[in-house]
Amino acid sequence: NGGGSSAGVSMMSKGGDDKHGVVQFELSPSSFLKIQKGDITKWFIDGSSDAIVNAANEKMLGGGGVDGAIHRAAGPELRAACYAVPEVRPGVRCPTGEARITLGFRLPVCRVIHTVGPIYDVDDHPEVSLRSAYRSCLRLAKEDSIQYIAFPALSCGVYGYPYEEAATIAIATAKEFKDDFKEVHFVLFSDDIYNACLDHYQPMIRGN
Ligand code: AR6
Repeated sequence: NGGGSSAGVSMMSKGGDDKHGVVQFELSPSSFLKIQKGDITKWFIDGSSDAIVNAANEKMLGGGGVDGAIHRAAGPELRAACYAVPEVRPGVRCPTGEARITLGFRLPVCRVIHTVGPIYDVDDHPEVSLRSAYRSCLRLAKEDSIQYIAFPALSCGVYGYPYEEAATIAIATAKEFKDDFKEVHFVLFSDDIYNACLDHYQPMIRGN
């Protein structure tokens, strides 16, 4: 299924100010994984069946990093929608490894899927929690008939997850859902992570 040396790896130039190409991998005949550098708040495909993932915290009321950028771009309606998500215990709307969905408001995508990755040095089993965060997002997106989904590098900022390790989990989980989405994107903010990700992804996907 797209494995072997003809795994459908190709570079496409992307418009706008992004000088980095989108590198795409065929996961199945009707499903692609795409890696690109960029700002996830600008990402969209069609505005009606697309979603971006937010690397949130358990309170789900915004924060720094990509969470702050998504809340700024989506406008105050997003915070209100997050506030309305019921608490499962005091101060916790989304436990680590789970996900919640809202509208996208002023973002170009129709949905935001909020998830909470592990704090690497605190979590007893960060790999279990990170896999669960990716899976929860993909499961929720599938239930909501999302066809295109974009992830930032969950937990790889202030939560301190080493990117090479995180990439293994991200790719393996995307592959589990290869029949459920037209495109799964990884939108990475820094050259370091983008480059590490490509180095890491290519042999893994080819070795499918
Ligand atoms: N587009 C894509 N990626 C981005 C963007 C962007 N606009 N901005 C930052 N990144 P982090 P975490 C990258 O720290 O580690 C927040 O305060 C960033 O370079 O945002 O899961 C939350 O409220 C990094 O590679 O998320 C939580 O408290 C990646 O996104 C906590 O941080 C994730 O970094 C979550 O920490």
